[in-house]
Amino acid sequence: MHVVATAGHVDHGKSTLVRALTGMEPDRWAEERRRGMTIDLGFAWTDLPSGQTVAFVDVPGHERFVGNMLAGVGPVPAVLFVVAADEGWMPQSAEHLAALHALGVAHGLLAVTRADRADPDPARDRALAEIAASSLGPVAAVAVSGVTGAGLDRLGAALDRMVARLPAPDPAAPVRLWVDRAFTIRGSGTVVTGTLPAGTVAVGDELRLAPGGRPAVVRAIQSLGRSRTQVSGTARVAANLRGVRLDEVGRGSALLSPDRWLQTDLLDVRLSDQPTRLPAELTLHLGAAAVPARLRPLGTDAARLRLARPLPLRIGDRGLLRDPGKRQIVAGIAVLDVRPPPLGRRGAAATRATELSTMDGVPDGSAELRRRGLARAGELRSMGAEPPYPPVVGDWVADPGRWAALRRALADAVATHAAAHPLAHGLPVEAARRRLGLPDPRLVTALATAPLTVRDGRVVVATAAPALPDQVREAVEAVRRELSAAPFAAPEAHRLAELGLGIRELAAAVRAGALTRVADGVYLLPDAPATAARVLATLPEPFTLSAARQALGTSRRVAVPLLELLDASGTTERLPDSSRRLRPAAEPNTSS
Ligand SMILES: Nc1nc2c(ncn2[C@@H]2O[C@H](COP(=O)(O)OP(=O)(O)OP(=O)(O)O)[C@@H](O)[C@H]2O)c(=O)[nH]1
Ligand SMILES: [Mg+2]
Repeated sequence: MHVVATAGHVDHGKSTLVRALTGMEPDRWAEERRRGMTIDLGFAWTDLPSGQTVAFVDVPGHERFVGNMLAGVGPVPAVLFVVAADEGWMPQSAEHLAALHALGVAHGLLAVTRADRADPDPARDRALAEIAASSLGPVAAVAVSGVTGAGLDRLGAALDRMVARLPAPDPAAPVRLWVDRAFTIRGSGTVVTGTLPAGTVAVGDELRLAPGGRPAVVRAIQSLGRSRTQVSGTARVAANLRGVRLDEVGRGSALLSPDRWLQTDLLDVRLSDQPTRLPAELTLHLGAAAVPARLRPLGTDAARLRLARPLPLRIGDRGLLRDPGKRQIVAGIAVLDVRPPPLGRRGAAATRATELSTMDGVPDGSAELRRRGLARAGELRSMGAEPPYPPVVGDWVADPGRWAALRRALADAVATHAAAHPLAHGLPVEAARRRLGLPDPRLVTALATAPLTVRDGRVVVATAAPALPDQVREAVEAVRRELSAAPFAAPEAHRLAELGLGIRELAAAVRAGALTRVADGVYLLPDAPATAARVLATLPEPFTLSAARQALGTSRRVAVPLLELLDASGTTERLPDSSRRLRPAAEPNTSS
């Protein structure tokens, strides 16, 4: 199924055209029929000549109802733009187009209606020029009459060509169903409807209701008037909910996949097409929601919005800001950050403005992690960004640069503490957590790799290296220095011999926690397997031995036993064709 919204000035024939195409009545209310004017959203559907089903969300054209129009087009990927031949381009033609442009709607078709009343060419030429300059770009145009039926066949064929070009949404995507209507059915309880842009809703699903987050169980689903057990986007969906009263939902609420969305009332956005002076009090329209927002400019084309109530948002979401007083669209927005940093410190706003100027609204896990240093994998996913590395511990992922710096900071903190408290046995984990400003004590444990370790709740220097004879210790230190520059270039036999490191000496170094043995004659730093796992996580999966070897920058002599070690520890998995992939991140071994 495809979902297409109408757009265009009041009385230009949108509802008449939908009626002619579908044989259904989009104006649902008696008042609408009495006044001959659409007030609220209407819904109708039909099969196109190709057999494709298209559902229309018919919007009102009158300027008083632009809010309703925006709730209808918010989640819809394509538009049937209507201009009347006898009136031509009008104020709400322009306003609706500005809204579609702000939302980034990229697929459209122009119908020049009332072509039985006037030559359609002038209206068509003007509309095509306006539309071509918007996010819709060049579109096809068809002259029609909703009254005589002239041109309807060609319009059907043009709709077919348009929907054939629409990208196929991911049925596995997290669900966000913006509610555009909510009502009760006697005996069934609360029903909500909306346009599902992607993902799948099934009977029995326990979704979350936003704002808030209370569970809502899907008791039954209808789509286009028929009962269904599940529906995937793009689709019109009516869901009968258990656990939700009618006064708890309404237009602008949303049904969400659990744990996949962040609700936020504070966000940073990129502004488009904004005037030089923006009012501070605005309304944010996004999805089917309309929420009062306070705006604080950050640089020339970015701003921070504080919303009157939280919305489930992701990086890259598009919306628009309207001035509720003047009733006009003032800017489009693209969400850049849904968990922005506080701006308390002096100069923080200027720094943030510079940072925002480099962001493009495309979710990027590495960039998010670089900015944050540490983040929960689930939170990154909820922002729309895939975590670029497996967790360091629990659900925490770390930017490699930040993680290395934290490791150095921990070593320094332990050394400083030891100098100040010569008799104390190591730095308490909680003190280390506070010193490093970490959100979770497990991160301290994960950072405490050789020569550090955690013993009895304290970070201590674990090397038994002092137990090594001086000569051996110096030789081992030389190997460790070389390995910290090239972590997978295990010293060759001749180098070990040159340093006087025989089997016995190397075994002592392993016992002391200074080296790890990967295979006969192959020694690396103790954290080499963990480092290797993080490098391998950047490869497309499954990867071959040779791809792994190249990524690690090492030889087969090292790569073969190292991968076997990773297989054995459950970090990687060897597939029947001998390629490998990382196993889904389990709770990592915190003692490593
Ligand atoms: N002659 C002629 N009249 C039309 C045509 N299309 C619509 N009309 C008339 O124009 C008037 C408005 O049509 P609607 O379909 O209600 O217009 P609309 O765009 O849905 O209006 P709103 O929903 O209020 O924005 C009605 O009186 C229709 O009968 C057409 O192709 N030819
Ligand atoms: Mg109408």
